[in-house]
Amino acid sequence: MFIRAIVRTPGKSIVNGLSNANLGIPDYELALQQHRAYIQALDSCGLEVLVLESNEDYPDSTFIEDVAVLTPDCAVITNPGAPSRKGEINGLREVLRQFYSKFEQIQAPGTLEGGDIMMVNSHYYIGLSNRTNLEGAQQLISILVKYGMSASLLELKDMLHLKTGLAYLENNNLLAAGEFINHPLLQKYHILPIDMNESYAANCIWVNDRVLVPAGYSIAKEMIEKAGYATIEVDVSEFRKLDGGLSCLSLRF
Ligand code: CIR
Repeated sequence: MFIRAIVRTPGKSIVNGLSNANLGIPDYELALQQHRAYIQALDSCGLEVLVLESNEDYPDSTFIEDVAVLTPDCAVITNPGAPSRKGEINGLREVLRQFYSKFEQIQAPGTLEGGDIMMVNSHYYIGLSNRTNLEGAQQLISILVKYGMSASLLELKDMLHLKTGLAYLENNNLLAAGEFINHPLLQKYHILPIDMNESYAANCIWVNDRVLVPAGYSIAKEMIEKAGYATIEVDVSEFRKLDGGLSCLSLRF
């Protein structure tokens, strides 16, 4: 069960966020509206949501998942691999102090972004990507092992982040897209394969037995419902324009 979430309100500078999506520039007002609906969805799943104010200095800072890995025992502050995102960690420790007493930090030359980390109970899958390097992954493994947790590595080919293509829905159910559907390391899970034409819908989030699904992906939604979950559709079209989605918009713990 998750009790809390932390989100960061998008700033006007979101129009300058990093993107490879070729879907145009996000509409700031619509992004704000969608962000409010996202908060409401988390709230309806029983989470207490801490809403941080926007930070105009960092266009991608609404994708707060990338700056920390929150485990039950410690908070790990990351070192984002994207140069323009490194400063997003400033002030985060102070915010997290009300919830955590133990802190760890990924140090350069290690880089790591939270979107590359998928938690399955006390095991963590770490995606090696353009944002998370081996040094960063090894630092995280050492930290997790120190606290009695475990981890394994997965190399990414096409995806931005590990959770661009994977979402663990608890109860052994794993939503997977593209390169992950037949990945040998993942075959012990019950794979729910995302249709080729709906690959964006792999970025869903499980929140206390409900699953938040991006609006407009009916095949994925139906498959998740057939697997036994109640779904909540949330429109995140403006965040998709920056390669971001449901998981990226919050830290859940
Ligand atoms: C970036 O490229 O860093 C942002 N535009 C999108 C980050 C998405 N975050 C995530 O998948 N965890």
